[in-house]
Amino acid sequence: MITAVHVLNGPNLNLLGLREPEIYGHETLAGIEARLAAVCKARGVELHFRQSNHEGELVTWIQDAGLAGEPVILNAGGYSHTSIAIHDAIKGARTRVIEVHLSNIHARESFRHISLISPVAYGVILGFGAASYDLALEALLSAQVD
Ligand code: CA2
Repeated sequence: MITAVHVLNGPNLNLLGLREPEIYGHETLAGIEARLAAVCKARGVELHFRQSNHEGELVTWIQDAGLAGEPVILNAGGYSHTSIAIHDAIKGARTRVIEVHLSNIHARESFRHISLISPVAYGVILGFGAASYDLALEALLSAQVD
């Protein structure tokens, strides 16, 4: 049974809705958090929603979720394409990590086509804008992914 969910956001996602709306949409990260918080509250699930521009902080939060055995929804931002440290943290965590992206990274620049996260993620949801987060939460809570 899921009692808590961690939604972790990587670099530059604090700018969501404020810059480049043509790529990432108009919704802010605070707006996404508010919607997910309402869903979690209705289902009696604790939500830990965080953003960091620092790779090591994301690693620590993944480790903490793993130690607690609580699932993670992760948009590692640009680190998705570069971070062996985040790959290793997910691999070593005793919990499931769903990778999400707002954009379809495969339809963009070639340097975004590779995700170092995908091979160690439980599942991947991408390309649905802010709704990628809602779909990931739904997958966790309704599909009984623990
Ligand atoms: O599509 C996604 O969710 C990404 O993870 C977003 C990252 C990007 O580096 C990945 O390739 C795909 C970028 C984070 C958001 O960056 C912003 C920059 C300026 C304005 C708004 C957002």
